[in-house]
Amino acid sequence: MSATLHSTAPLLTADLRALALELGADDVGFVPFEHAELDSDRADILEALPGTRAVIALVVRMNREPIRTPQRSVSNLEFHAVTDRANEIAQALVRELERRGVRALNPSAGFPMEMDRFPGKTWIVSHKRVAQAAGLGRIGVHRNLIHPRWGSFVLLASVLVAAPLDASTRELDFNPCFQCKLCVAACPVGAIAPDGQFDFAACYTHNYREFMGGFGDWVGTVADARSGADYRAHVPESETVSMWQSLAFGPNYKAAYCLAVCPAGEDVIAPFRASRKTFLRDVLDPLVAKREPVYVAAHSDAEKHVLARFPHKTVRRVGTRLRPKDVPGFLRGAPLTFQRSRAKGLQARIGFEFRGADSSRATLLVDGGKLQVLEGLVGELDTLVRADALAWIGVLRGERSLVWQVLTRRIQVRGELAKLRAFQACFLR
Ligand code: B12
Ligand code: SF4
Repeated sequence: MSATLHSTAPLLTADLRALALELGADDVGFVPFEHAELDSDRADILEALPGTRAVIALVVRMNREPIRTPQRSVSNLEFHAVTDRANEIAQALVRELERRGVRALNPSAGFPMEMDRFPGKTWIVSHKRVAQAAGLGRIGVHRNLIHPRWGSFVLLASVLVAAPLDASTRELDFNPCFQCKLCVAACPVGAIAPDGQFDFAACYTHNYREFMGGFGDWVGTVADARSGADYRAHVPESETVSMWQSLAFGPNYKAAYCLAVCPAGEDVIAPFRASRKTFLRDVLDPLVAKREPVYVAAHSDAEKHVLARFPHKTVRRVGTRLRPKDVPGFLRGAPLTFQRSRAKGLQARIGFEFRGADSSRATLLVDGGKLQVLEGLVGELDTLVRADALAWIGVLRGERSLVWQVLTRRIQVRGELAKLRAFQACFLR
């Protein structure tokens, strides 16, 4: 056993930084394990590497033009190549730390993730939170990390270290995002609202058509088809070969236009500053003008957005497969499938009291087009739903009849039924 194994002597960050840069990282930062940005990941981090004391944040640059081109095969090559490089750098860093007798671990930069937890939190550590805490950038309107120099054209990785560090790096005191809202204008499904709200389901349904739930939905279409001709009536040939390409060469993101158009970052901003008009013509307009299928859930905010803003793009209605498997999943997932436009003018305070496997209480509040999930029964409720946890989840998954669950008193509703109906209509199925 190496002499330094289990040693509590702090590692020298200057040394680690030089090592990470030598291995190919473009920027490096250091976060103590106690940092508040790690709060929501702490339990998962400790499960992955018991004894973690610090996290090393790594930034790896992407080339700009490949990400900007409307030919998404080129940008996908760039995303996959840089993700692989980020994983390789993190892996080599862990190997070197291990050689020095330090326990360390590199959670995947992107995929694979812990899919047995899907549709829950499948990632171990949020790299953008770690990178933000390490001062490597700040999260912009598009919810991604913007590096002060290379802007949005960076991917991230983190290395967990079971040893203390001699220092940490400080958070950036400014945000390189300057609120130009080009990311808002570029997103084909309107996932990024001007006020910074992110429509997770919209991005996930379109951009991730060949991943996770999108793939599951496609498998459902194959299974439900009565014949080859019936399948082809539902899925164009180009989508079938795209799915083959995904399985053979790695799944392809359908957009990522939010990163492509972002002009922020010292090394990136010059053309935008020189002429906003030329920048829009060369970078934003080709993506906006692109004729392409856009995957949406029926009657979703995303569908309305495509029809209103991009009538030349083809709306393709698909399933989201964002169905909770338990009560915690229902409460965590509600904000992800909430449709703002359906909640316009609605004010509803719905209480839930679950018994059985996931006994708990929560209040879901819709007001001003926004949803809040509160722990416990809070305030004067319009409606109270008392339900057996399994019965409620079964109804949400479309596997049990609501009427039957109410008749057999597995689900009881007190108060305004109309409010409950209006509330339920705010979510994607
Ligand atoms: C989950 C995830 C997604 C989700 C949610 C995105 C999001 N805004 O969180 C989806 C599938 C939509 C997604 C999309 C994309 N992603 Co992504 N994604 C991640 C992942 C695994 C974790 C993100 C995270 O930190 N969430 C926690 C907090 C900080 O996020 P938040 O914005 O505050 O809140 C959102 C989440 O909490 C989410 N959420 C809450 N509960 C749940 C539950 C489930 C089941 C899910 C899936 C999400 C979710 O909803 C909130 C609102 O959207 C990281 C990899 C990693 N391990 O860190 C990559 C990562 C953030 N993604 C990345 C990229 C590049 C993309 C895409 C551009 C994909 C692409 N190549 O086309 C798009 C951009 C969309 C966007 N504008 O955000 C990069 C970003 C690099 C950077 N410069 O910051 C990362 C860091 C991967 C990497 N190694 O570099 N992504
Ligand atoms: S495109 Fe503009 S608003 Fe969007 S993240 Fe970049 S700088 Fe911020």
